[in-house]
Amino acid sequence: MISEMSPIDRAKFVAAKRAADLVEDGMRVGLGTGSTAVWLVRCLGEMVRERGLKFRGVPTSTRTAELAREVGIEVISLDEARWLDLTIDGADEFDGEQNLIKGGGGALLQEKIVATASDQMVVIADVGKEVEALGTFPLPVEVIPFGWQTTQALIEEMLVSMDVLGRQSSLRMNGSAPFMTDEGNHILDLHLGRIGNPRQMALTLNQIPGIVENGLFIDICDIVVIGYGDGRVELR
Ligand code: ABF
Repeated sequence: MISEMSPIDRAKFVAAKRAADLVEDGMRVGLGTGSTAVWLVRCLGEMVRERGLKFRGVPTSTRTAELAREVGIEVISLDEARWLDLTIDGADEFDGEQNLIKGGGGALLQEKIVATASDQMVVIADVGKEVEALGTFPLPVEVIPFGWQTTQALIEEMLVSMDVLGRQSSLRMNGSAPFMTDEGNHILDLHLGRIGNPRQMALTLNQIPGIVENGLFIDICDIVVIGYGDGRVELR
């Protein structure tokens, strides 16, 4: 199977499979969202069915919850788990300090809550996600629908004083309608090009009232499992 995969799929698969081996019996595990996390959930499902692995999964989106149940993983809520031993999730970008941009899949809020409530957070990513500086990928920001255009204007005003290359933002669409998160919020994608100070950006964004959360994961990720198209895996 692995030899028939495209290089990008092979990279995602081998990263996910290596991270799945970190899951031990009895763990409460946060299950990420995105195409790399799909491989993770499928690998864990196989370990449950074929090796009798016993753990409980806390999904970070409804689509991950559906897939986890489908492959035989025992799914519980974050409040039932109270705290997690390990969260494994994808990312859109990671830098040399293991800071991340996440939220390309629109699940950043649950992902950040679950990752923060974990003893350890492991990112699984193909090597193409590695960047020298965060920001090439548009930074997702979750905003409540009320007054979202005013929130957008406040963000763009704030960006004037920040160390970024670009200051435009766009409302994420789902066809002809605005994209809605599992919580019924909108996503603004900030086209910043390069974020000079991600830590300051994350703190400053969350001071704007209409913002629920942003996709900068600062000091949250402990290990990045990097997959390569030739099947190699590297842990950092
Ligand atoms: C998810 O993983 C999102 O935060 C992020 O956008 C996505 C990466 O997607 P993929 O694994 O499909 O590249 O956690």
